[in-house]
Amino acid sequence: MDCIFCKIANKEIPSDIVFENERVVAFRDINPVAPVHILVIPKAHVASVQELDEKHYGDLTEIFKAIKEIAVKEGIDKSGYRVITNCGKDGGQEVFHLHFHILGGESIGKLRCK
Ligand code: DGP
Repeated sequence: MDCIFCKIANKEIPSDIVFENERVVAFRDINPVAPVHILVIPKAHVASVQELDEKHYGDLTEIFKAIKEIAVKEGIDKSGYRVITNCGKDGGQEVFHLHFHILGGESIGKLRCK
């Protein structure tokens, strides 16, 4: 499958991986918009939130456990952070492999950006 995040998960292309287990991998965004900008993905390909069904629910649990652990490792668990997933065209999704952005290390500001 010609998916850039599958290739990152399979180590076919390099990335700065900060967390990995059997189901989840997390790596620094190539184009960071905050001092901490990490993407958390399931290793199993699914395009977006809109494609999720019951077989993915275990991965979602692992993703949110990973997010908590990464926040501690990155030292942003106390200061706070934002978790975002973009879905589809109007959501601004560019890579169609489900991913959760962790943004932190400074105040992230208002929710909606134009
Ligand atoms: P979006 O689909 O809009 O939620 O964001 C996709 C993000 O993925 C964007 O912030 C840039 C990042 N990205 C795209 N290609 C790569 C890559 O090859 N490596 C890394 N580390 N990040 C990437």
